[in-house]
Amino acid sequence: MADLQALSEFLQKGKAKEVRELTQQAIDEGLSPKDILENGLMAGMDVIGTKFKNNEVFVPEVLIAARAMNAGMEALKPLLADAGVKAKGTVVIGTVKGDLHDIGKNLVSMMMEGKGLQVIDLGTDVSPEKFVAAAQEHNAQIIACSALLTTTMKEMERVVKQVSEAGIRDQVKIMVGGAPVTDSFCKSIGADRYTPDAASASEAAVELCGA
Ligand code: B1M
Repeated sequence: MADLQALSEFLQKGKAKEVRELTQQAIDEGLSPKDILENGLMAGMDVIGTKFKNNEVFVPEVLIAARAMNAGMEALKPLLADAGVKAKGTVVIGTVKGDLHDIGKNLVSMMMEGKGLQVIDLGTDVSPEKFVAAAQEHNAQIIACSALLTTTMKEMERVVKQVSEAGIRDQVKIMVGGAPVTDSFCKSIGADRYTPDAASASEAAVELCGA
């Protein structure tokens, strides 16, 4: 009998092969994709997210846990679509224009996926126009901007302006983060939510999607 607790624990340890095998076993035994996702894979990612926030694990552990999560998701994704399991919401994420730092942004992206959100990752050096076009194309509830440079964080204000100019400000929440970004900066540019780390960003995103 597939053990979802064991699946969660393998994921926390970053054991991709075991996660893939146990996910497949659970599928073969007829467990629902939703159950496997929520009580196995997402449960494991939640533990990692909390430990990361509390400085009990660090970037490498999160990256290997995320890789293990992806291994399980490969088997599960087609079934989730068939079972009509919908993502809790859609987030368009990227590092702002002029900025090539993507390690933190990738962590945020992985944690959001681990929370059951659909994440459209636009990569780095993303212009305000590209954020807005992607949000419109994917009907996203959230645009999430990361910046690591004091010289590029001002691009976030341009994203807020571009969203307003496109007439979708009431449909899209704007999240900001990255080492130089603060809550007062977030408020000063009219963005909706600042979070200091990947785990709280993923929690805030679920909340903002109303899930
Ligand atoms: Co750059 N770099 N870098 N760099 N780099 C910093 C950021 C810097 C602080 C180093 C320093 O001088 N001490 C400094 C910025 C100074 C400033 O503006 N205040 C700096 C500089 C100056 C530069 C260049 C200009 C250097 C040069 O060429 N002269 C250049 C800029 C290039 C560009 O972007 N146009 C540059 C280049 C690079 C590399 C390419 C070499 C490399 C990036 C590789 C990559 O990302 N693929 C690099 C790196 C690695 C760093 C440091 C060492 C590490 C950054 C990192 O990945 N941290 C960094 C110094 C440092 O931080 N010690 C530095 C780990 C990561 C997990 O943390 O990204 O903060 P972080 O993400 C956190 C939170 O911030 C938060 O969650 C994550 C974890 O939970 N978070 C969000 C991030 N995004 C979020 C979004 C959210 C919410 C939370 O909501 C949407």
